[in-house]
Amino acid sequence: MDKGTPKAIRLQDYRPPAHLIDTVDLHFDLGEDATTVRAVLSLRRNPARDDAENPPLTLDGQRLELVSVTLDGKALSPDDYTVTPDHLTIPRVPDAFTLETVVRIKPQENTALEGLYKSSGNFCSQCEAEGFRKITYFADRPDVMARYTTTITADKARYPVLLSNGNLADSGETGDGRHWARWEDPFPKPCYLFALVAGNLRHVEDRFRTASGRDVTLRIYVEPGNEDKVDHAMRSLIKSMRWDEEVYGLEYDLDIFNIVAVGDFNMGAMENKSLNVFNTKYILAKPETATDQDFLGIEAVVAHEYFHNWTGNRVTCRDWFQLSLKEGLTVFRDQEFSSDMNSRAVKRIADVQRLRTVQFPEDSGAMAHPVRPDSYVEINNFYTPTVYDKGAEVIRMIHTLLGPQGFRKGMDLYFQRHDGQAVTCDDFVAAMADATGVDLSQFKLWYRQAGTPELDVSGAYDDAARTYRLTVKQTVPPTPGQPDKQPTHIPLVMGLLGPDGADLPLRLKGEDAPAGTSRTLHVTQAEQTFEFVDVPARPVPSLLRGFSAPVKLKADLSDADLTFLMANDSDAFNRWEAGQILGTRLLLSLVADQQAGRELVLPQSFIDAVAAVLKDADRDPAFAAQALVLPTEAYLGTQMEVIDPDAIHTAREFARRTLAKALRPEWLATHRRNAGNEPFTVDAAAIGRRALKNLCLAYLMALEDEEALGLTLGQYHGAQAMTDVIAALQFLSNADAPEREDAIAGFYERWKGEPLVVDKWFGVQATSHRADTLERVTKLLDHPAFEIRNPNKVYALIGGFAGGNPVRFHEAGGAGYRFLADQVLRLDPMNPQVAARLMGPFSRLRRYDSKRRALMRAELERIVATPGLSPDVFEVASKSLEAAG
Ligand code: B3K
Ligand code: ZN
Repeated sequence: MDKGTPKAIRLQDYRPPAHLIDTVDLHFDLGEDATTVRAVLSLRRNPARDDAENPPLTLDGQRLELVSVTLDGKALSPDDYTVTPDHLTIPRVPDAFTLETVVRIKPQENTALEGLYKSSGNFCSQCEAEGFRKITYFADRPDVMARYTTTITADKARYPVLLSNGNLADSGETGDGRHWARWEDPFPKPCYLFALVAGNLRHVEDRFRTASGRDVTLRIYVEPGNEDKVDHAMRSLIKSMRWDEEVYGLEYDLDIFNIVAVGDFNMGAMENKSLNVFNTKYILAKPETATDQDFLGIEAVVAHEYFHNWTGNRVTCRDWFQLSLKEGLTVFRDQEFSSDMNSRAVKRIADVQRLRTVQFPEDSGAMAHPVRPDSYVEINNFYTPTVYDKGAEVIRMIHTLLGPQGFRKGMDLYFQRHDGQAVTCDDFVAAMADATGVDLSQFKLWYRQAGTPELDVSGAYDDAARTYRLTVKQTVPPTPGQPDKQPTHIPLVMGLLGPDGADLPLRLKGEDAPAGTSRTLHVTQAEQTFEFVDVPARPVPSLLRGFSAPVKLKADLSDADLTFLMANDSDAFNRWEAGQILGTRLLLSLVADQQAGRELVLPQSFIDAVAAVLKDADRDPAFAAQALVLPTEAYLGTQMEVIDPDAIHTAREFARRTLAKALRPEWLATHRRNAGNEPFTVDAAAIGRRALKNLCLAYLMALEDEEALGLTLGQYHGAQAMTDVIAALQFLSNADAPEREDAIAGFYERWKGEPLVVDKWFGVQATSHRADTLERVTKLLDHPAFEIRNPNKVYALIGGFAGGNPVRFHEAGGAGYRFLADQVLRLDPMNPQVAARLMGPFSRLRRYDSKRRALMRAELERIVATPGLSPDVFEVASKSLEAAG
C-alpha cells in the first residue's frame, strides 16, 4: 500500500453524525470532458449529539476538483477550510447554514463504475455504498437523510433522456443545443440512493394501479434495439408490486417508477429511489437469447430491487454494519415472491444449494464474518453471501419462530415505528419480538457469531415405553477473530414417519395431546433431548424440514432410512435432501477409494435409488431434475476435511458415467418424452420439463457415444430456446468430439451482436473440464469480444474459470492460481470492486493440501507486495494470508 495499511472501521466506534442535512439541491452540467456539480446543502447541528462546542463540519469527497465553497452566500477562501484526498473540513460553522460547493469530476475516466460514470456513451451512477462522495462533497453515510432536487443539463442530441429520483418537476432548453430537466424527490433519503442517468435511451411503458388507486407509470429504459427484450422484466415488476400489496400491505409511493438497464455494472442492480439501475443481464431477455435461469433471475432481481422501496429505502440502515437489515430481509422477500410465482420446493432447493456452495465456504474461510460484521476495511467487500443469503436465512428463521401472521405483525410494527428512519438490526428484531411476545434474545446471536453451526442428531426408540428420544448437540466452529462461540437458538422443524411412510402425530413428553405432524423444536443448548411419547413403532425422523436453519446437520440415518425418506417424506425439500445425503455419502466414499487407489464401484442400491426417481420423473419434472443431479464438486469439497479437487472430479464423473450406462434406456426415454416441440413458455412446468430433458442429455453425453452426440448436435442446431442451445454447447465443450470447435466458433458468429449471449459463450469455455481449458481461457483474454473493463465479461471468463471450474483452477502445478493473481493485479487499478470479488477462491486456501496452500500463498504474497493496491484487494489478500497460518 502506498498510503500505508488501510484502517479498519469498527461498529463499536459508531457516533451519530455531527451535522444533519435537510435539503440538497444538485445541479449537474454534463460535458464531454468534465462534469460540473454544484450542490446547495442546508445543514444544521445534530441535536442528538452532546458535543460541548459546535463541531467542525467534515464532508466526504474523493477525486473531486474543488472549484468553490460558499457559506451562507459568502465565498470562502482556502484559509477557511482544509481539503484532503478524502475530506473537506470547515472548522467554524454556525448552528444552521447553507453551504454551496462547486466541483468538477471526470465520469469519462471512471473505470471503477462507482460514482458517476459512462457506459456505452451514457451517463449513469452507482452510489451504494460510498460512491456519492465521488460526485460531490457530502456526509456520505446512510443515517443522514435529505430531500433532493436534481437539475441535469446536457447536450440534447447526445443525451435526450435525463433522469433522476422522484418526479419530473420541470424541463426546458437552454438554446445552445443543450436541454435540462429538474427532478424532485419528496422522500428524504440517504445519498447512497441518489441516481442520475443521461443518455440516448428508448423506453417501454406500462401502468400499475395500486390498491388505494394511485396510477403509477412504469418505464424500462434500454439502449435502442433492445426494446423487444423487456417484456419479462415489466411483467415481473407488475407482479412484484401486486405481491407486496397482497402479502405485506405495502404500496408504491410515487407516480413514476423507472428502471434503466446498463451494460457496465459491477453487480446485479441497484434500488435507487424510483430510478432503479440494472445490469442488462437482469432486464434483457427473450427466449432466443436468455435461458430459463436468466428469466428466473430477472424475476427475482426486479422484485428484489422493487421490494427495497420499503425494506431499504423507506426504512434504511443506520450504518453499513447493518447492511443485512435491508439485504437479508429483501432477499427473504424476493425468495418468497419467487416461491409464490413458481415451484416452492424447487426454489427452496436452489436457494439452499446456493447457500451451501457459496456461503458455507465463506463462513469457514478467511473472510468469515457475522451477518452483522464488527469491522471492515472496505465496505464493498461485505456485500457477501453471508450478509445476503445467510441474512435471509436469519429472517426465515424469525418467520418460522413467529409464524406467518406473527411475522406480518412484526413487519407492520417495524414500519409503524421506523418509516423514514435509519435503523439497526436490533430495531428490526425488537419490532418482531414486541409485536408477538416471542423472546428473541438468544436468537440474536445469529447476527453476531460467524461460522456455520453444526447439529449432531441421534434418535433412540424404546419399544416397551413407546417413546422416541432425539438427542441434539450443537457446536459453532471458531472463525477468525471469534475463537469461542455460544449455543444459539435453532428452529429445528421435524416430523416422524411411521413404517407406512405417513407422518405420525407428534406428542412431546408432558403434553396432553399430539400437536400436529410437523413441528418446530427449539434447540437452545449445547446438548438437549426431546422425548416423544405414544410412538407406535420405530419411526424414521425427518429433520430440518425445509432447511429450517442454515446449519450442517449430521444425523444417524442409515442408507435404508434415507431411501425411505426419499420415497415418503411429506416435506418435498427433505425428499430431495435425503437423496443428496445418500449421493454425498456415496461420492465421498468413492473419493476415498480414488485416493487409496482402489477400484471404483457404484453400488447397485444407489443405481436403484436413482432409477426409482427417474421412473417417477414425469410427475414433477422440475423436482426430478433437481433430485437427479449429483451433489456438485463444490459442495462435495465443503464436506471434506482437506479438499481434493482431482479425486472429487474423478469420482463424480465416474458416478455419472456409470449411471448413464446402467440406465441408458431410461435416460433416453425420459429425454424423448420431455423434448416435445411445445410452444415456448417460461412457466414453472415448462422450465421443469426443459431442465429434466437437459439433465437426461447431460447423463447421456457422459458416455459420448454416437447417439448422444447426435441428439446433442440436433438440439444445438435445431433448438429455438437459448436454454437448450447453451446446454448442448456446454456438453459439446466438454466432449472429445470433432464437432466441438465448429460449434463453438459457429455460436460466436451467430451471437456476436448480443453481449449477454457472448458472456455465456465465454462462460461455457471457461468452465469446460477439458485439460486445455486454461490455455483457451488465456487466449480468450485477447479475443476482440473480451473487455477487461466490462464486469460481465470478467465474471464470465475469469470468474467462470476461477470460481466455477474447481478441477482446472486447482490444477496441481498452480498455473490457475498464477493466472488469477495476474488478472486481479491487472484489474485492480481499473476496478477494485470487481478485482476483489474475483479473489474468493483464494480466501479458502486453508481447506486445501499443503502443496496447493503454498502455491496460493505465494500468489497472495505477490499480490500484497504490489504497490498501490486498492483497499478492496488488500483486505481480501491480507486476511487470506493471515488465516492461512
Ligand atoms: N444494494 C445493491 C448492492 C450495492 C452493492 C455496492 N457495492 C443491490 C441490491 O442488493 O439490491
Ligand atoms: Zn438488495
